[in-house]
Amino acid sequence: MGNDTLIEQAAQPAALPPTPLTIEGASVLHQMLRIRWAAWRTLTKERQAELMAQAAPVLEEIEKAGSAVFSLLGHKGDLMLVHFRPDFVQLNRVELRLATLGLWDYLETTTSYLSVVELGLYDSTVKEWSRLAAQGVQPHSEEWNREVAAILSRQREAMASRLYPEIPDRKYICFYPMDRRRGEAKNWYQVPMNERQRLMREHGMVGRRYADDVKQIITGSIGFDDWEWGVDLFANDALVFKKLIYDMRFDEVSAVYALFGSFYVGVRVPAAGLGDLLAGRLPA
Ligand code: FEC
Repeated sequence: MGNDTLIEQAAQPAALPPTPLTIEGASVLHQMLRIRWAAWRTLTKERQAELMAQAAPVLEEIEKAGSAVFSLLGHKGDLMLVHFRPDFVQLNRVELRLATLGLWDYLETTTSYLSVVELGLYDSTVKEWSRLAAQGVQPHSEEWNREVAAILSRQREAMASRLYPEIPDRKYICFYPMDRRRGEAKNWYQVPMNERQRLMREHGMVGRRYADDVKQIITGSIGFDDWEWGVDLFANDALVFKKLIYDMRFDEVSAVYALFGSFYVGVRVPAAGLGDLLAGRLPA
């Protein structure tokens, strides 16, 4: 390669990075559990009460620290425990704490899902990167990295309550993992940034129509679990899940690029009500 070509290349602005800015918050673990009914039934009432008495304070303590219990409908499990914690170490502590309970011998994990609360910042990404490009700041240069760190820090501060949310106090949960398509003909990861921004904006507009009825928490799981995102929806009317998700199927970003894993729908149960569930009653 001649010197002229090298000089020409150095003068070209580097392509803007394709990855949108995101900010991350709480670490989240979903545990889907099956009750080993046959084994549980062989225990005497006294032994069952003993195991519940040992588990109850631990369950109530973890509930206060950001966990919730849901009674699942269908064959995919009987219970879903959802834990929101500041980091993976604390999530792992909860997991280990639960595993040491005698009650755990009667619960079997059918699957689990690990992710972190993620807020995607397409609008800020497009706006801030055009500003930086207009100022001649080269992507990934020291100045670029400093500016990006400052943008992220401002956003984290502004969105702190959404990054570390409480588990919404609604009657029902609907959780499922999903991917954006990476097919030969349709590949989300090759769509230009501005187009993805447009599609995500449309997605947000559809979602906003349901903002009063559904609380949504998006968690990112690239590098952590088998799908790219986890979607948690919380509502007092379970029918709203069907209506929202049906509406979104026609939204271009879902119609063309969304792939879904298994859906888990559950009813919120206070941790203190687990004894009722194990006695075959949904607590009031
Ligand atoms: O590329 C990405 O960043 C993808 C992350 C992502 C996925 C996703 C999937 C679903 N959402 C659903 C419901 C809502 C509701 C609102 C809403 C808004 C947003 C916004 C972003 C966003 N969603 Fe999303 N969603 C993802 C990301 N979504 C970014 C914009 C505002 C915000 O940050 O909240 C409206 C919330 C409100 O205004 O109160 C409701 C549902 C799905 C899964 C079904 C589907 O995609 O078809 C439902 C992945």
